[in-house]
Amino acid sequence: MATNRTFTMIKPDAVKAGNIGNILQMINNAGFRIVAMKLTQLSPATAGQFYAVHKERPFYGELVEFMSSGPIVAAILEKDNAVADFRTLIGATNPSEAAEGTIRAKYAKSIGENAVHGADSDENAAIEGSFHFGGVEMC
Ligand code: FUP
Repeated sequence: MATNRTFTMIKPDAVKAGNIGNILQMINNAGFRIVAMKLTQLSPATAGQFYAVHKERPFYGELVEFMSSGPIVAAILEKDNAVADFRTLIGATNPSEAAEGTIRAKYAKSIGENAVHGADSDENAAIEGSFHFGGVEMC
């Protein structure tokens, strides 16, 4: 059964471009409740740990460098069917394939600098959420 929480990051490209507010508004308008949220910057080591699942992929080095290149907003979001509904809201990984009106179609620059992260399963949402937040940081 789908749990009701997902994990997201507004990535360095979108933070630098001044799109935190626009993206949070889209998240809010889509009916997600913010359970936890912070502005933070990943070190290369923590970005590498977060994306360890992609370690063998050719883009891993660039991904780690990009994700540690500036501040991000990390958040846990709540809504019925949160993981799947959030993936729909953000659109395809490659913005040129992202459906019109999705966050990535509007704000992503490229497949690498793609504005937002969304957990891809309930299990990963829980792992990623607890990677960034302790229990006392959640409302
Ligand atoms: P997604 O779940 O949509 O974020 O996409 P993936 O888990 O497949 O990829 C994770 C991140 O790796 C993407 F957000 C961006 C980066 N990536 C690339 O830089 N190049 C690729 O070809 C695929 C992914």
